[in-house]
Amino acid sequence: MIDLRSDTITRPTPAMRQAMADAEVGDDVLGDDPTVKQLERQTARLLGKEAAVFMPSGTMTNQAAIRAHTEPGDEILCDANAHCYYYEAGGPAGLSGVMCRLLPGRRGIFSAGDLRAALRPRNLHFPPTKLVCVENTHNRGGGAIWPLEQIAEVAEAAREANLALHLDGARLWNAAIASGLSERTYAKYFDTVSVCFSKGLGAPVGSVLAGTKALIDRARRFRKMFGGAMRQAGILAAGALYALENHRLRLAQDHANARRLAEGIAELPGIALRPAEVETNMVLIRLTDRPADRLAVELEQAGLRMLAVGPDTLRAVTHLDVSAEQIEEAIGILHDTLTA
Ligand code: TLP
Repeated sequence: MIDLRSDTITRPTPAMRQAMADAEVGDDVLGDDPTVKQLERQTARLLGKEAAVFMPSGTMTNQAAIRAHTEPGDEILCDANAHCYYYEAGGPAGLSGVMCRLLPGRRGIFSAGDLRAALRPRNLHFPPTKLVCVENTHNRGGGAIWPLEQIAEVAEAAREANLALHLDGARLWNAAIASGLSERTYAKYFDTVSVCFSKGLGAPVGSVLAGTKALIDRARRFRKMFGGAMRQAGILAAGALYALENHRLRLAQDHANARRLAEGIAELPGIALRPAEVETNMVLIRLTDRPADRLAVELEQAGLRMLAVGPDTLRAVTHLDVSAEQIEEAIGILHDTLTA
């Protein structure tokens, strides 16, 4: 089975498992786990931030960040397809009691003009707007990378309005490798940045939220409140550290595989797809003549897994556990299924 449902499906390599088995651990809730501390320090440094906190998931780092930036009754702004709004189980409403105002991004990328158009004056009729969330790369935007200039413009508009900025950088590693800009270059526009180790980097568990010491201290309290403070979590942090050191540069291979997949299937009947839009490790495949969930079942029967992410859209994600040869096989399976 070739599994392209997500880059979250990777399993730890033998070397990563060894690093996890060898990790020095302690009770992290009591501040005693040296490996968790090392991961937090190293990630903060990499992102150019003062402090960082390790959490079990990207959902938790996003939601703890939203909670840290807001109070119930506030409003946050994000793209209509942002993961923190679209895929996090109602977290902003359930955990922070905030309203989400949705911006009409293109492939998840909105402009300073979109942001300014959504701002209202401070007035007792309106919820106080506190936070702007940006996602880079953008998941439902098909792995699209934010142009740095556009981030700078959005950040300027947010600052003018006295709003904080959070970056969902679950796949910031992919943006950095593909653009040649460092993670820190992107991160400098944001008050908080969330990064994941369990997606492209291939660790089994874990995300980090980085930012100022004051914000991270506050997020640490919400991590505890949300049930995400873990004890001997150094075992997990060791997997993340291994991933950071060994799996970042290889993301270029995932990007090449995604582009090859897109090019190999773009001309097949029933598919609408522009390979030039494949910037990182995701391919959104729009179907013109059948429902996505039905094709997903047919493909699975032929040995290829992809995710239906809309009525007419399948998503393929390349990752550590899929080779260039398997991409050629995947192209063959799609060809046979669509031309049968
Ligand atoms: N994305 C998952 C699913 O939840 C859709 C996937 O398969 O792509 N931010 C972004 C941009 C993400 O893509 C994800 C996971 C998260 C946050 C949440 O991370 P986890 O799954 O660790 O809670």
